[in-house]
Amino acid sequence: MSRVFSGIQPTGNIHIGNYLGALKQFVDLQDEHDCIYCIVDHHAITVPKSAEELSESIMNVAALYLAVGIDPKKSIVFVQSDVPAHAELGWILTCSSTTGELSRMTQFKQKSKERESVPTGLFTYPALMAADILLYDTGIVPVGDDQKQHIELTRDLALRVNGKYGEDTFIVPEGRYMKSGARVMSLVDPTSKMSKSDENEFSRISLMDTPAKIKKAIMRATTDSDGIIKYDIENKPGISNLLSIYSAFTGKTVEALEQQYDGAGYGTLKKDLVEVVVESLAPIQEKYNEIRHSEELVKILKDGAERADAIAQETMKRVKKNFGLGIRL
Ligand code: ATP
Ligand code: LTN
Repeated sequence: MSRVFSGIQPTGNIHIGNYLGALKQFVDLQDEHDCIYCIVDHHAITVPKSAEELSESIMNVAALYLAVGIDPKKSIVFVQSDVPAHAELGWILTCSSTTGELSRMTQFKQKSKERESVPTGLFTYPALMAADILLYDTGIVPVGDDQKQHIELTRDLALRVNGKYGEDTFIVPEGRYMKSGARVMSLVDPTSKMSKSDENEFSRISLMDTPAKIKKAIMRATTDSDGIIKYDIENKPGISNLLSIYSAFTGKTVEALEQQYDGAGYGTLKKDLVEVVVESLAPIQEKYNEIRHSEELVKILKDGAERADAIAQETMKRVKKNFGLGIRL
């Protein structure tokens, strides 16, 4: 049985892109696989933020993991910085990566473009992400489309290390992407992805948004003006995005939706989508409010960290031995 590992950064409010692209897969995989889900707080400090903001976000993401249906009896849920081996293996893999390949990462290019001085962690971050994955002998990594390049790099690093230090060092993982929902676009600019860090809050729908906010964001979502409900990413990115969000939430195919709304007009489609999203998020919000400030949540994370740490330490013994690190007679 392949092990599953994935992580989400505690960098703000989780939105429906994170949910449809990543979290939904996390839940689906836990019946058939041995799953480990991490709140990757080391990744969150690649761009500076306050201590209060970070600790708040960590617990918010943890509560959302459980609220969407991750079951701590089936899966391990923990916070990255509670397992020191992530930083340790991160360094080892930083040394196995090259500045050339890290410079080619699109996410790095985008994120560094916006800043005057670029934190080094933003550059080396994909090596830490590779460490997160390889530490648990992971076979499957459920993520959104935007992480494809990082997954490829993880595979390259695993193969490179195995070739040099022994084939038993790492399992070479594979990415897993949703057919619909893998790339949810911004509601304001449907040619760029929905993102936690977008300044405009109407560009996204967060999982904890009120019905009023959801309504406002969807009703004012950018579309073209020809009034035809048809999936066409190139020419009609706004309507295509709304159709794929609708499809991902309901399981109806985009073709079925095109037929259902043939001649109906954008207003009708948008109004129905508001209802679909509000109804889908209501049970998640209810569960979230129940557990967000509970002792149980802290207990689950502590227990998860212990279990993750035990697996990670086994991997580190093998990695250190293969690399010749540490004391040996
Ligand atoms: P930021 O925008 O601040 O970089 P983010 O919204 O991309 O953050 P991450 O924590 O980087 O959030 O991503 C968590 C998971 O959600 C990843 O698997 C990522 O691929 C997925 N994801 C993020 N945005 C989208 C999106 N718009 N559509 C589908 N999946 C997404
Ligand atoms: N880079 C990812 C978050 C992440 C991750 C991971 C995902 C960090 N470590 C390990 C899967 C597996 C992102 O979404 N920005």
